[in-house]
Amino acid sequence: MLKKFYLTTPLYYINSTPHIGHSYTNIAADTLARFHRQWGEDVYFLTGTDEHGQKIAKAAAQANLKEKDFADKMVSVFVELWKSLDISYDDFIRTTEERHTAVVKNILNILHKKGDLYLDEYSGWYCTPCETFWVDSQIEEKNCPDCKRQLEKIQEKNFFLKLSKYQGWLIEYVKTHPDFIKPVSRYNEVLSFLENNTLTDLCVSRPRSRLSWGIEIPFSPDHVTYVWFDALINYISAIGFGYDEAKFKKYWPADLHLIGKDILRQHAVIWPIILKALGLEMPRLIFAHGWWMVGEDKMSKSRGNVVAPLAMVEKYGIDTYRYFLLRDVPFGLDGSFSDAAIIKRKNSDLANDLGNLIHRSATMVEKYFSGSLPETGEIGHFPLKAECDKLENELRQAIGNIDFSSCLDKIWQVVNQANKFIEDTKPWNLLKEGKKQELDSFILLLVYVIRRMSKILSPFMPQSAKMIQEQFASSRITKGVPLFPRIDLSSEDGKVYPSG
Ligand code: ME8
Repeated sequence: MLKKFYLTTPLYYINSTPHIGHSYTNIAADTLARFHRQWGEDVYFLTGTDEHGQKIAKAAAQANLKEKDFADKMVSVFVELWKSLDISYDDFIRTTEERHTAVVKNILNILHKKGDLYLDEYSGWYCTPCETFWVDSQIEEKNCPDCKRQLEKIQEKNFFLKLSKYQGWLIEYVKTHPDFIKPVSRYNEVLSFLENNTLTDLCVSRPRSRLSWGIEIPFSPDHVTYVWFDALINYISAIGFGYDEAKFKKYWPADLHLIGKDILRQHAVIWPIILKALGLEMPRLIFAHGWWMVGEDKMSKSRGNVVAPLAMVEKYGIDTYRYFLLRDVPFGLDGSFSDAAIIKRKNSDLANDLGNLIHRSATMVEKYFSGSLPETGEIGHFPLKAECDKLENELRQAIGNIDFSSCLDKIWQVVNQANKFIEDTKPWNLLKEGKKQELDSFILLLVYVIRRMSKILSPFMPQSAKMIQEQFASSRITKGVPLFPRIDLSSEDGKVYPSG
C-alpha cells in the first residue's frame, strides 16, 4: 500500500479577502504536497473556509447580504486565488457544507452522551474579532489580551467542553511526544502554558438569541455551536469521520496540521482534547509558522497596509512570489514583507543565478552544437555531478523538517556551482582548441544538472520548472525567453512592471 500523507491548512475566515499571510500557509502546504507526491505518496491536501460565527454574520450584515450568500461570494475569491497561485489541494471544505455540519452534530451528540459536554451558567468577556472568551483573571482593563480591542461582558447558559478533565493527560502526551509540535519554540510555549495554567472548560455554544449563524446544537435548538469547535472538526469531517469509515481509516491521523502561530493554542490544546474525548489518534505534527509583517507593522485593514497576493503575482509573477515567501525567511520565524526584498531576491537569485544558468546553457547548445545535444559522450565524474546527485536526499531531509529556506539554499549552492563550472571550464576555449570530447561532456553535465534542478524545483515553482523541462526535455534544445527577467530599478518612474 502507498504511504499516505494527509496535510491540512487552517480554514480561513471569509469576512474579508485573503492577504499574503493566508497565501503563505497555502503556498507552503502546496510545496510540501508536491514533494510528497513526487516521492510517490498518496497525498491528501485539504484546505477550505471557516464560515460561521459572529465575525462572518457581522460582515454579511454590513454587505447587506444573507450569511450564506455572503459566504458563497467570498469563497469564490479564495478559490480563484488558490487557482492563480497553483495551489494543488485535493479537497476544499466549507464549514457550511452538509458533510461537515452533520459530523459536527454527530460529535456534539457523542460528547454530550459521554458527559464531556455539560450545560452551565457562564459569565465572562467576549472579543468579537477574535471570537474568544476571556475570564476576569485573563484580562486587563476590559481589553482583549490578544488584539487589545474592547471586550463585551456576557452572562448566559451555555454548553462547556471539559478541557480541565484532560489537562493532565495532555501535559503527559506533549512531554512524551517531543515531535508533536514544531518548531521547538512553539512546543515549549504550549508545554509551559499547560504547566503554568489551569485549563478552564471551553464554552462551545452560543445562545441563538445572540447569534444564529452557526451549526445548531442537536440536543438544544436554542444554541448554535461555537465557531472554533465547529471549524476544528473539519480535519476529520472532510475525510469521512462517522460516514466513510474506509476513507477515514486511510487518512487519519493527519500527518501535518500546518498553521500560523496565532492559532497554536486552539490546535495544540483544544483540538487534541476533542480528539482524545472522541477516542481518536493524535495528529502526527502541528507546525506553526511565523508571521509576515509589512515593514515593522502588523497587516490590518485599519492601517491600510494589507498586501493582496494577486497584486504581487501581477507585478512579479507567481513563481517569484512563491519563491520569495519560502526563501526569504526561515519557516517558523517572522518576516518583513516589502517590494524591495522581493526585487532583491528576483534580481539576484532568480535572474542572475538560476535564470542565467538556464539561458546561457541553452545559448551554448545553440551556438556550439547547433541546438542539438551530442549523441555520444560521457558526463564524467565532476564534483558538480556528485553534488547534484546528493541533493535529492538532502532535500528529502530538509523538507521532512519543513525547512524550505535551507532546502532552497542547498539548491542554490548547486546552481552557483554550475555557474562557476561554466566560468572555470571556459567552453569558448575548448571550442577554439577543438577539444570536442571535453566540450561534449561539459554540455552534457550542464543539461543533466538543469534537468535534475527542474524536477527538484517544481514543488516550489511549478510553472517555471515546467518551462525548463519543456525547453530541456529532448536532445533538441530551444533557447526560450529569459524565465526571470531582471527588474530594472533605475527605470525613470521607479515603478515595477509586470515580468511578462
Ligand atoms: O484563524 N502571516 O482564520 P484566519 C502569516 N478561521 N500567516 C498569516 C498571517 C500573517 N500575517 N495572517 C494570516 C482563523 N495568516 C480560523 C482558523 S482552523 C480550523 C480555523 C495565516 O483567516 C496563518 O496560517 O484568521 C494563520 O494561522 C491563518 O492565516 C489564520 O487565518
